[in-house]
Amino acid sequence: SLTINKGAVEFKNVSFHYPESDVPVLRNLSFSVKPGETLAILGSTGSGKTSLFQLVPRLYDVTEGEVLVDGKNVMNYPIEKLRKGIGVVPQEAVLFTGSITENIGWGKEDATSDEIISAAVDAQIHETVEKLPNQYDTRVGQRGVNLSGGQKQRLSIARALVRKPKILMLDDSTSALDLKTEGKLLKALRTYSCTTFIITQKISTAMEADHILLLDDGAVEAWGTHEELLNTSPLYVKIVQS
Ligand code: TTP
Ligand code: MG
Repeated sequence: SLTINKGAVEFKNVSFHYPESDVPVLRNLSFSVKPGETLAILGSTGSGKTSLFQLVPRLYDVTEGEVLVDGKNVMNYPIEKLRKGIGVVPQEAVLFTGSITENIGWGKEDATSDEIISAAVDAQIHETVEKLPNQYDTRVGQRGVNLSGGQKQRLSIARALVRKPKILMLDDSTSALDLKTEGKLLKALRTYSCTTFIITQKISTAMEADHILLLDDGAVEAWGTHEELLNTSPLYVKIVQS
């Protein structure tokens, strides 16, 4: 039956409003991303970046238009198969009460210890874990050790990586990382060859992407590479200069 094979993503005339309101938060979005490409999404607060993310694993369904994965409407996938192929790292990292291993392996209970460590290495959190009192057995969450915002973000990224997703979606998940650590992380992500959506506030991150989508009030303000946007989008130039 239908599973995600390659990770191509296409939005076709997508509009969206939340069920409890009729105010559109996304308006007529069309773009496509090839398997393995990276798309950086920029836009001011409330411009609809998180809302856009939610439509791919069907946390919400579009109100108009279509989201296609590998050329097929996401509505046609069994939802478990669809979600299995997509790693979503939410804007607020969520830790569960339990060990580091349990937190990384959450949702993939058959993950081996090697797979857990390898995901942690790539997410740039392994060295931190090694320094904890009981390393991977250290308890986090309630009555556990305290972790910084950036450490929680990286654990949450490791949780997505251990599933080897075809599509990886990072919602501002590197905001608390210094540039050097973020650089190492982005380099490690490339070895996964997954299609990557990355919401970011940093131009340095956007510059590395194959495409940049600049959202403004739920609509596409600009689409292209860093160089293209410098020439076509006054709003992008303003962000770069700020
Ligand atoms: P978001 O999609 O949350 O905007 P954003 O992710 O670009 O903003 P930020 O940089 O701050 O993370 O919001 C777009 C609009 O949708 C906004 O008016 C709030 C609304 N909204 C809801 O009504 N319900 C929701 O669950 C979410 C996520 C957003
Ligand atoms: Mg958001």
